[in-house]
Order: sequence, then C-alpha cells, then structure tokens
Amino acid sequence: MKSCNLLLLTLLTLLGSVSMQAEALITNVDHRETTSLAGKWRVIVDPFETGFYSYRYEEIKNRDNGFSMDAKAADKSALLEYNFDSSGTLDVPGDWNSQREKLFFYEGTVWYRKKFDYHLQPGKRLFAYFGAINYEAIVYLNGQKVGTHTGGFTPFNFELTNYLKAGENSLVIKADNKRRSTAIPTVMSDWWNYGGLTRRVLLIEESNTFIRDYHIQLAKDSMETIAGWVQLDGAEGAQPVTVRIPEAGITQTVQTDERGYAEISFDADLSLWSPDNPKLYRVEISAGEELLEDEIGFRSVQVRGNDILLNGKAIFLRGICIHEESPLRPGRAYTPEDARILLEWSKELNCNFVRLAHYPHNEYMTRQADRMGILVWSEIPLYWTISWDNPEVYSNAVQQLTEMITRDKNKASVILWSVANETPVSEQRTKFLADLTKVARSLDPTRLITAALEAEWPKEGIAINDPLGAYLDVLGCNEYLGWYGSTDPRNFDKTWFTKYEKPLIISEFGAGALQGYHADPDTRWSEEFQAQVYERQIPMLDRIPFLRGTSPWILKDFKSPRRPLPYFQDYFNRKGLISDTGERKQAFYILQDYYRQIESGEG
Ligand code: GCB
Repeated sequence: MKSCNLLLLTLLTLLGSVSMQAEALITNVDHRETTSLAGKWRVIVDPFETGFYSYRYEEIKNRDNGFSMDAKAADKSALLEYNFDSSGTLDVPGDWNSQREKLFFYEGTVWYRKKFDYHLQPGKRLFAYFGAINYEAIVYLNGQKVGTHTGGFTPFNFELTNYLKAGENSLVIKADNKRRSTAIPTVMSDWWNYGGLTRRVLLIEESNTFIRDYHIQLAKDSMETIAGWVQLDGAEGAQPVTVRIPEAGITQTVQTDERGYAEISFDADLSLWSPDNPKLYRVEISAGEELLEDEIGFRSVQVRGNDILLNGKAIFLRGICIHEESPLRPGRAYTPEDARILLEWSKELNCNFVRLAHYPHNEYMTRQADRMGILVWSEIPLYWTISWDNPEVYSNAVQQLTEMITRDKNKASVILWSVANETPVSEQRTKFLADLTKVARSLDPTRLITAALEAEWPKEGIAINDPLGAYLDVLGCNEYLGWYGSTDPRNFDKTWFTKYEKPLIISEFGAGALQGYHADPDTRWSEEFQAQVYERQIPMLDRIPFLRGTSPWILKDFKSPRRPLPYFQDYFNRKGLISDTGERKQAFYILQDYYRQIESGEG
C-alpha cells in the first residue's frame, strides 16, 4: 500500500511538473498577430533567490514576499523588501551581461517584470511567446505561475488566457542562468553564459481554434511531391484545412481528424530552392476564419555514398562556424540586422553554408539564410561533458531537439540537424545520442543527421571511427592541427580514413590571432600564425577523398570565460577570421580564396 501511494505520488509529481512545462510550440510567429513586449523591463538581481525561497529554503507560494507577486507595501508599517517600480531596468530582448558592467560575469537569478494592458475579446486566446531565455525560466502572470521552461536557446510559449485581467497585467519572469552539471550544456563550455531574456518576447492573439503548426516540405528523396501535415489547436471535431501555393497553382483541401490533425500530400511543379536560386513561395494555410502565410523554399537533400546531394546534384559545403554574437555591439545577437550582417560576411567568404554553433540560433538567422540561399547546420548544445546516464537530462535533450526542429522544419536552408559536439566516446553516450538521432528522424524524416566528432590518431594516420558514426548520415569532425598539441607541420601530411562510407564535414579547424598583431608565422597570436595554419590545412583537406564540406572555427572572435590571457585574449576566443570589431584578419582572405577556387571548379 505504501509503495502504491509512493508510486501515485511520484506520478502526480511528475505530471505536475510536466504540466508546468512549456506547451506545444506555436510556429511561424513572424506572420501572426502579435504584440511585442520589447523595451525596458524592471529587473531585480537576486543572487540568493530571496524572491523564490524562504529562509528555510522552501519555495514561497502566493505570498507577497515572493517576487512573482509584484506586490506593493500596503501601508507605511508594512515590510516588503523588494519593489519592481523603483528597481532598475534592462532592455528586452538582450542579455544582462553586456548591458550592465556589474552583471558581466553574473550567473544566477534575475527577475524581470513587464506591465501591459490587454482587453481580450470573447472567443480569443492569448499566448506569451519567448524566443529564448537562458537557462531556466519561470513565468508568472498576475502572481500566478503559468509555467517553467528549461533550456537556453529554444523558443516556448504559454497560454495566458485564464490568467489574464482586462486592463493592466503584470508579467514576471524568473530567469536563472546558473550552470549545472545536469544541464545542457553543462558547467563547461567555451562561450559566454549570457543570461536573461535574450530573444524577443511576444503576445500572440489567436481564435479558439487556430493553426498551431505545420510541416510543408518536399517528401524525403522527392523533388516534386510536397508532403506533411497541419495541426490545429483547440479544434472541436473534424474540419477542413486548405493549403495554397498560388504561384505553383496549388490548392489542396483536406479534412482534419478529431484532434485537428491532417496530413497533406500533392505533386507540384516547382522551381527548387538552392544557394544559386533561393526561391521562396508564398504558402497560405487556412482553417475557418484564419489565414496564415509563410514563405517556404522547396529542395531535396540526400546522401549517396560519400556525396551530399542537393536537388540530386553533388555539392561541396563551403562553410564557416558562427556563434550567436552580434556583429554590431557586444553581447548576444537578436535582431534581423545582426543576422543579415553575419550571413553577408559569410557570403563575402564565398560560403554557401554556415554551421550555427553550438545551439539553435534565433529565428532571424534561419529566415535570412532562407532568403540569401545559405545552407545551415543547426545544433543542440550537447557539448563536451553531459550526464549521459541521467534520464532527466535525456528528456531535456529530447525537448530541446524537438523545439529546434519544430521551429525550423519548414526552412529550406536547414539541411543538417546536429545532435552533439565533441562528446567523449562511451557506451552510455553513444546510446543516448543514437536514441536522439532516432527521435530527430521521427520528427523530421527529410533532413540529414550529423554530429561533430573527434578523430583518433592511430599510426596509419587520422581516423574517424566513432561508433556514433553508424547512426549519422554525415560525419562531422573537429580538428585543431597546428594549434592544439604539436605544431609539427608533418601532421598535415597524415592520411585520413574512416570505416564508414559517408560524407565528411570538417566541422572545425582554426587558430587564434589578435587582429593587427603581426610577427613571423611561428609566433602565436600573430595573424601570420593563423594564416599559416589555414595554408597548411588546405592541401590536406584536398587529399581527403570523402570530404564534402568544411566549416572552420570561426567567423568572428567571441567572448569566452575560458580565455583570460591578457592582451591577446582578454576573455575573447581569438580564432575568428574577423575581429570582434569587424576587422578582417589575413586568414579571412586565404579561406575566401580557397572557397572561390572550389566554387569555380564546380562551375
Ligand atoms: C572546439 C569547440 C569550440 C571551441 C574551440 C576552441 O573544439 O567545439 O566550442 O571554442 O574548440 O577554440 O578551442
């Protein structure tokens, strides 16, 4: 009896925590009726989580001393030790580290408060949508907990309808970026742990029944059949849904099932999307009164032997890695302008491909890549040291993977989902990641799955034999010849091999250089040193028979707490081809030239 109760209790607790987790994602927010909550938010920095825990370290619930209540002292004798109205502000979107000097290294809780007026008409529903909050977010409306979300780089939404008041509302968010060994990523990463409401916050108004999500892409291995599905939210019974692509002369009406789900499949004569022809079609999805538009490109991506085929034709991925940092100001990137510049710099390098490291970047990046014809590798932050044997970590990995795929599955630019970066080989890790590749394929059967692996160094050369390779479509491999370990140039003469018959992307290589620092090519941190590493890489790359792409590390210098060396680093990882202030280094031109040659060779 006792164990039965215990089981029930565990189940209820689990259900309780699950129900508080984010709801199914609303996609294509760019084309919906939204109100932006961008601007100044009141904030309270709370390193000891005083607004959340009592002095007995128990969660404070529904009491005025909990900051979620956004309370005011009732009279002159009342004791209340916080006040949003007289607290400072931070801009949202935006990380806190780059906005306030005192928060530069801060890791912990900051409470955000925004007041907004709303009058929701009968028959309408309201959702709060967050592009990303790093890392753990608890969302409250008018003092009531609406939900929690774990994971710093993916979007989520909560329905506010039942918590909303006519008139003024108080939206309070507890954002906590404390690093944890059971988080994804863990305590160890080579990038800045920017905290806060780093991406846009929107209110989305919808009708009782609305189009929540859809998948409209070419079917796997096809160049003329569009296949996918539409999912309504709040549907009561079956109803018709229409998909139109006016320019392709397509109108398809299907009936949903009781749960508002309908599959679609039809043939279309399309001008296929590619880097040379980034053609996007206006797609209209309608259900009831609602008409939702999107711009979607159609292309096929496959693997045959060692080749990656785009629209049936072998392609070489001329890429570059990018972190989500602004090219215009310190801190996280979050604007369409940031995305445009980062991708224009990649184009200037003659890239047709970017690896968005090491986590899903904001949606402007993938939208812009769609428009500019740049292929994308998108990744979840399963980076270095993950607690592979912890089932909660695995479910959070599934959640982050699902959110990444859900948001971007209709973007033609995205061709690769990456499940990990440089993770140490072990049985548990390989099972964890192999299981994830299966989840990724079930969520999106149309794209290729990859991961950035590490090479082995047997006597015969350099080998990629990681057991995870068996589960991937494309092998990724990071190598730092000439930078980490020996700088002996003979290492570049080694032969690369693998037991898999699969295409390889060298997903990272590089060297650090301080822009403007010049010396002989054997002097570390000089532009000449970095340039020499690039010059030595190129003949080696050309000799790898199964190489089908490269994405050197990295487009721009980026902030990292692991890089404290004064003068040369000053908390920047200096492997950028462009400095943090936008100046090109010598190696930029070497890669640019290499890619120009590959491109003209293809033509
Ligand atoms: C790597 C990591 C990347 C680091 C880079 C470096 O292998 O994937 O996140 O920043 O090396 O600079 O060491």
